[in-house]
Order: sequence, then structure tokens, then C-alpha cells
Amino acid sequence: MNKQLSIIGVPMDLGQNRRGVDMGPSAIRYAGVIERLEQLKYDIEDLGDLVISRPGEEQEKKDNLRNLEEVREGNIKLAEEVDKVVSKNRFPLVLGGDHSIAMGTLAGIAKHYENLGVIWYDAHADLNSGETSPSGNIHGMPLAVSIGIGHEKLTGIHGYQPKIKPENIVIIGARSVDEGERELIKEKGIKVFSMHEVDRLGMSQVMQDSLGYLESRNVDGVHLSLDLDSLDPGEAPGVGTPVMGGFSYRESHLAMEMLNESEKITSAEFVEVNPILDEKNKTATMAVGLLGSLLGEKLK
Ligand code: HAR
Ligand code: MN
Ligand code: MN
Ligand code: MN
Repeated sequence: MNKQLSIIGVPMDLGQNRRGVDMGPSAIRYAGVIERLEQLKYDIEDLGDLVISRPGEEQEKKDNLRNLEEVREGNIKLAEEVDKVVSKNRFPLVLGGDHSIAMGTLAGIAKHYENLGVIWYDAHADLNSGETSPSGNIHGMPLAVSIGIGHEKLTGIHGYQPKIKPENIVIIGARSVDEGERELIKEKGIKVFSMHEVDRLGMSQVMQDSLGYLESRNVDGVHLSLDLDSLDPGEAPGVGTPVMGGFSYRESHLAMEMLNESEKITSAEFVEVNPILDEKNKTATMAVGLLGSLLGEKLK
């Protein structure tokens, strides 16, 4: 693991319609992320939180894309910041914020790789576009945007597209997938370990298979995009779109340890922590615990 790590907070909540997820970076900081990583002997550069401009009043939803201009603008800024971090050969760790920020993170990272792999750890597939989305919320679209599907104002962020190849993606934990997303998964042959497979195979096998799959694709880096709604809402209630039947903290912990052991992860983002919906900052505390494991905490 690259021990030079840069943290960027992104107080973005415009990719969906429940306020509070913009406080995610603060909640994760409050839960002690910096101290935790310092203990693991990381050289940390904290770049603080980006400034996200907020429309004064509810914007008209154009093309079924809520807050399109603001979400685009925030992601352009994020892509630039992340790009600089990778150029300095540092590990970018992005703290959200809603999942729409994955568009900017991936835009900043992927141009530095020939064949970037992505692990999308989420209850959702985030493969909608304005045409297929039931909500018009852009946080349900970033994975589609990153493979070049969606509004030009989103797919064109940071001046190139697509950012990643559909065959270099592994989705883990999906259990709420819309019709249009299902079709796209089939059409593009995207690898998905839904909750069904995780239950049948167990997390250990799923992680082994996921890493093996990405290796067979000859990826030259792997980005982990972890949406906290992958966890069961009983354990992690501080998320905007909870879906029953999620991962336990324990099995996610194992997943993170296995990713650490693989030494394949080259960037990460933790998103969708909403402290307003949380209980005593539990969800942010879990995010920090998972990050600790991802970045090398071990008992022996
Ligand atoms: N699929 C639904 C939609 O597009 C819900 C998306 C929820 N998204 C997230 N990201 N929390 O995973 O509206
Ligand atoms: Mn998501
Ligand atoms: Mn590339
Ligand atoms: Mn989700």
C-alpha cells in the first residue's frame, strides 16, 4: 500500500434529495479518521473539504437530472484535486458526500491508468441515466457516467471519456437494482456479486473471485468505491437510501482485510454517510473501522 496518502472531503448532497450527507466528511473526521491512519504510519496530507456551491432554491429538474449544473461543477473541482494527488504519486482517499462524487474521483484517477479496475461495494448498481432513473438523483448514476453513459455534461467531466471499461468493474452487495440498470449489466457484461452470491459463496470466496477477475482483466490499479449503504441499515443507519438485507460490519471488515492483503488497491472513496440520520455517529465510526482494515490494521 502506498503510504503517502492524501485526504479530500467532499460535502456534496446535491446528487440526491435528503439533506445531511454533506456533513459526511465532518462525521468521518470526528470519528477519528486521521488519528487512525497516523497510527498505521501513513504520511497524511489533509487537503480539507472542497467548497460545493449550493443553489439557493430548488432547481428545475432538467432531463430528469436533479441539480445537474451544481453536481457537474463540484465534480470538475474534485477531478482536478484528485488528478493532482495521483500526479504526486500519493494515494487519494475521498470522503463523501453522496455517491455522485465518484464521477469526479474516477475522472481524476483513471487518466493516470491504462486499464483501471473498480470495486463498487454498494447496495445499488448506480448504473442509471436520466432516461432510466426512477428518481432523477445523480447519485444513482456515477458508474454509468464513468463508462460513458449519460448526459454529456457528466460523461465529459475532466475532458475525456469513458473513464473506465465496463469489463473492469466488479459490483459487490447489490440488492436494489432498477430495470434499466439490469439491462445495462446484461448488455455490457458487468460482473456483479449480488447479495445472493455473497450468501451462497461467503464473503471470503467473493473477495477472492473479485480480485481474481480483476487480475484476469490485467488491471493496472484498483479503485474501491464504498457506499456505506452496502452495510445493513440495522448496523449502519446513517445513510440516505437504506436497503434491508445488507452486509454485517464483520463481513465487510473481512472484505477490507482481504483487499489490504491483496496489495492491489490504489485509491478509495467512502460515501453516503449521513450523520443526521445516524445514531451517535455509528455509521461514520464504521467507515473509519473499515478504512483502518483496508489500510492495514492487523491483530498480528
Ligand atoms: N437506484 C435508485 C435511483 O437511481 C436509488 C439509488 C440510490 N443510490 C445510492 N447510491 N445511494 O448507491 O434513484
Ligand atoms: Mn452508491
Ligand atoms: Mn485511463
Ligand atoms: Mn447505494
